[in-house]
Amino acid sequence: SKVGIIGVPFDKGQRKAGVGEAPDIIRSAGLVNELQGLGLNVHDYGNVQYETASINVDNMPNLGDVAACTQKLSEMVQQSLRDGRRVLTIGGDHSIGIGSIDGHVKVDKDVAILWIDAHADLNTNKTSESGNVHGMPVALLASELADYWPYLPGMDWQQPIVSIRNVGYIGLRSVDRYERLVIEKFGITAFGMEDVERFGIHEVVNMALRKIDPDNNRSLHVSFDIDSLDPLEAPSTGTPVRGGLSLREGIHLMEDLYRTNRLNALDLVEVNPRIGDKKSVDFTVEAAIHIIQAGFGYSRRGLKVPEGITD
Ligand code: DIR
Ligand code: MN
Ligand code: MN
Ligand code: MN
Repeated sequence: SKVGIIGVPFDKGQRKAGVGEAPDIIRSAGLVNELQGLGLNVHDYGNVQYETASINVDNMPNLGDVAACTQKLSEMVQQSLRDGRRVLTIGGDHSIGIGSIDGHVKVDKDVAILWIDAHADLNTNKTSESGNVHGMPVALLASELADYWPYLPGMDWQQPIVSIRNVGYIGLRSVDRYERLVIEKFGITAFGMEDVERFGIHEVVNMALRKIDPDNNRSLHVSFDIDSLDPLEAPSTGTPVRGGLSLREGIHLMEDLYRTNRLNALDLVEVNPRIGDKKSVDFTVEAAIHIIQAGFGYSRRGLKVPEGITD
């Protein structure tokens, strides 16, 4: 089967330099080789390039960059899916989820999204205390929340076409007041760390899928924020929160989703190679690669011998 890789060296959805360097660092850690080792036909579409425009909207200082970059990313994701390639999008900060999900939905229409994150990324420019767009992508994508936004110049290409009923969170443990209000008001499928403790990751994944993909027929999109993992396992990230998923839980979740045969897009975001010492960075990059591999068919039971080679 075929996979497309898209790098998004974008860091303007938050304030810490470095997260834009992750795509090339994850590539040079051997990503393409690892995926080819799974028997995949891999094409690297390279990094998103965009021209910036300046846009003035309250409490969204870099909206011009976000708008331009995510529009280009959406087009590249559509290209990859139309080429018959499942997409791996490597960020960059989580604002790029706007573009990758928009691209997926423009090709597949019926998409269910798993947002794996310590945070809900559900702020609007009015509720955000940080002004960081990486804390807003889910609210920008959700049709039910369209009325909570002012007109956003530069974003006309992106209609909020995802129903919030098709979004499920796993890993939450740092949710802002207004985000909690929205989750409760709309009954959003949200499994926090206490649910992972209570039910175990296997059951949490199944419960999330039953809610957002009840007929087992949607194209699945995983937007994986590396800060969903515990900082002991993935320290090099901009907004770490203690008490997160173990790498094992992250891998288990990805293995389960791979087995649906409908995991068509994976975002891996918020690795910041300028945070922490070399050991922390290597460790975080390694964790990211384990997550990616599990999402594309690596099995801890070992791989199968290709047909026709045994006997
Ligand atoms: C916070 C932090 N809720 C904000 N969000 C982060 O800035 O809106 N998302 N770090 O990954
Ligand atoms: Mn996030
Ligand atoms: Mn996060
Ligand atoms: Mn399982």
